[in-house]
Amino acid sequence: MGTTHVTSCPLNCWDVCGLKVTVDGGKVVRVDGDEQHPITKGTICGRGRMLKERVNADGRLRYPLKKANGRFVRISWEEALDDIAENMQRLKDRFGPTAVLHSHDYANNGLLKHLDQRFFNCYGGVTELVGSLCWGAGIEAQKWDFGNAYSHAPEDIDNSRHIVIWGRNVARTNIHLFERLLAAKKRGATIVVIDPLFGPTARIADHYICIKPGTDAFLAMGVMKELLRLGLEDRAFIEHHTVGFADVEQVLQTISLAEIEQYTGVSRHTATELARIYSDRPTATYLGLGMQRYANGGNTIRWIDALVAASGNVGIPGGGANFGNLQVSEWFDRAALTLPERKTASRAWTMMKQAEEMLRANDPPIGMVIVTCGNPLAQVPNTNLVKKAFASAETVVVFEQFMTDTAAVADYVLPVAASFEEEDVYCSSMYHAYVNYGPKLVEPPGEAKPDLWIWTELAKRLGFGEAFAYTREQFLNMALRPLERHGITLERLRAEHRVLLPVEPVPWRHRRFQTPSGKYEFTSSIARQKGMDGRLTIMHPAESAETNPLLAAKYPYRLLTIHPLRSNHSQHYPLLPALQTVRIEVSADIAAEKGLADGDRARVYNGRGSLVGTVRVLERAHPGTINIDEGQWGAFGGPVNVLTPDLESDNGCGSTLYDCLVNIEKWAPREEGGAVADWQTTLT
Ligand SMILES: Nc1nc2c(c(=O)[nH]1)N[C@H]1C(S)=C(S)[C@@H](COP(=O)(O)OP(=O)(O)OC[C@H]3O[C@@H](n4cnc5c(=O)[nH]c(N)nc54)[C@H](O)[C@@H]3O)O[C@H]1N2
Ligand SMILES: Nc1nc2c(c(=O)[nH]1)N[C@H]1C(S)=C(S)[C@@H](COP(=O)(O)OP(=O)(O)OC[C@H]3O[C@@H](n4cnc5c(=O)[nH]c(N)nc54)[C@H](O)[C@@H]3O)O[C@H]1N2
Ligand code: SF4
Ligand SMILES: [Mo]
Repeated sequence: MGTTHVTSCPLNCWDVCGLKVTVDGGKVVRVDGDEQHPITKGTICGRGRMLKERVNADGRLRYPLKKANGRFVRISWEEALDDIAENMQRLKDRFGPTAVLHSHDYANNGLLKHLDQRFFNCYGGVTELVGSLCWGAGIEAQKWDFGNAYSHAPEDIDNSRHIVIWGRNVARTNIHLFERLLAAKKRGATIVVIDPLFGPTARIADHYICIKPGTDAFLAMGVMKELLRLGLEDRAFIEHHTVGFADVEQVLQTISLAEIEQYTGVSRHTATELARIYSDRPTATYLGLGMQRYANGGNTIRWIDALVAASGNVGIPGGGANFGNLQVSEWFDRAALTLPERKTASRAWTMMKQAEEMLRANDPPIGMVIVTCGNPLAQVPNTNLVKKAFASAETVVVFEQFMTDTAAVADYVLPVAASFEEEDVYCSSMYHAYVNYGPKLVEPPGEAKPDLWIWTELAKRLGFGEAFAYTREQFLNMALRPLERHGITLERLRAEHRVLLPVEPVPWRHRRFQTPSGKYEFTSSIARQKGMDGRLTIMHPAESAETNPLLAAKYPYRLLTIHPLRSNHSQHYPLLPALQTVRIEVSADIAAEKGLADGDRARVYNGRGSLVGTVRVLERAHPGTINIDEGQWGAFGGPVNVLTPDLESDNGCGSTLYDCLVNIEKWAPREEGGAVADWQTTLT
């Protein structure tokens, strides 16, 4: 029963699926895939399907809340908005606008989610977060190498003879690439998976390379060495379209295959095989985001790019160093939406350092934090410091759909609309280049309002209401204006549900790179302009026996905190009781060493924090590796970020979430039934 509408999945994900949502009696009653979507073709994942449960959940926030004497009480929107606006005005008058911090992430792919910046720019400019927990190092790396981070169109994989999945958890995080991998395998393409963890993607691979976390650059160096030794490099490409290769050759001479074997745990025979695969073009490389969340992450991506380039796989159908696809975001008029010229003051901190900076800030101090589209108390590294920083802020305002760990520490919680409750246009620069239209299908529950309504109301109170005196339709048209000349309009999107953006399906086909030299840069002049060396280098993770032997002696195991299968970050944990427990996955050697078996309770700890959970032994993980999926809520024993470091990566203000050493011990709770005590995270 009910009526079915075509829309988009709004979640921050590679795939941006087309959805079919059935509404009955004003409620979402079914979420399916849209078979007509050219990329996602009707297949969706559980996270998309669970959007029905998410929008209808009892746990949805329905009313504005204010904390009084440590407890939330319901207040009216009038009171909430007046309080917040008055507070903002007072802070601005006394300290200037940068006394307000905007803490955010990108939990929703809607174009109009960028209007938060319009609000803050019109206010005069706040303390903003720059960089990215997600992909900062890799994007910057590709900007240095190619001048930009562009990927091949999804269907171009049909041209690949070999496909290397390098640190991307395709079967879990990018399901439509997984479908294409299965098809490629069927037609005889070779699939190589390079990952410290053996999972469903590795299961379908012809070659699985179990690498030590954080050492991929060394493997790329080994493959390059073998490529050169065997004379398999693409000399014509190197000579005509690149600069800096002599620097690469020089570094390669300083490291031996024996050292590379030792660092990576990968045999030299494998490096030779990979050199042959890379030279048997076209070979496509799909880079994941995991391996650049290290202190050497930018250098890692640059070495892999260099291998792809030296082997002649750049700019050819079926090739490419596919990471992000910024061709997508470039199409929208972000400035028209965000009005950067209205900013009169600015202060920028990196996402990683938001807590440390908040605690240190005195010129001006942070008087108010406004959190949108993010759950920093679960998702930002070094949670104990983040908690401390948020506790230090005079006023915390959180725009949320659920009472998350972050909302729980707020002074004001403003209930916002969720999927299908507002009109927007969705796309992402991660995988394909379709933009999907998303109509408003149902009303938000209770008094929940779209983020845009809140910005508009606050803007009126702060004297720049005129900047928000536009309809959604007008805002969407503003963002889409550069596409008009290609016949892509809101009207067309509404009629056709999704439209392909005009992007190059085989980037760098013309060998004109966006670097200052116009060539592929093995040695980066952009880096040099920024005062850095720009050469590829030899670099270990920050938390490793090579860099910090004392730390490694105390905390000998490497902790990965990869993305969960059934949740998008922290968003699905409250909906699925089966997810509400901490699972500690340990490699077989750790289990043997510590006497751990499936089902045992264990405690993982380092100098930043500790976490208790249930053990699962991974038979094929790289020795010395532990994984705990990210996103867990505090109430269910998380978040794992109590353990992770807030150091920045070597470039692009990226994160080092996986550059993390820990120790583990069997855990026997002192009091039986002490589950709640187990969940407490402590500073050790
Ligand atoms: N199910 C699900 N899907 C998602 C998301 C989600 O939360 N849940 N989130 C979405 C978002 S925002 C993003 S950014 C993407 C991320 O998509 P992915 O990049 O696929 O996911 P990650 O979990 O970041 O890690 C990818 C892989 O990197 C491996 N890895 C870790 N360290 C290393 C290393 O040093 N070397 C190598 N070679 N591999 C390493 C991990 O074992 C893991 O298999 O996923 C998107 N899709
Ligand atoms: N340890 C570890 N930490 C990680 C990662 C990891 O791999 N390991 N991955 C990192 C990566 S790649 C990413 S992208 C980040 C993601 O970090 P976040 O974006 O912070 O995580 P989410 O849980 O997706 O979403 C945060 C909140 O946004 C809310 N939300 C959703 N839609 C809207 C909306 O329209 N408006 C408002 N106001 N709120 C909304 C949700 O209810 C949710 O509580 O996490 C990073 N943190
Ligand atoms: S979460 Fe990703 S794969 Fe799942 S339905 Fe949404 S866009 Fe598709
Ligand atoms: Mo991400």
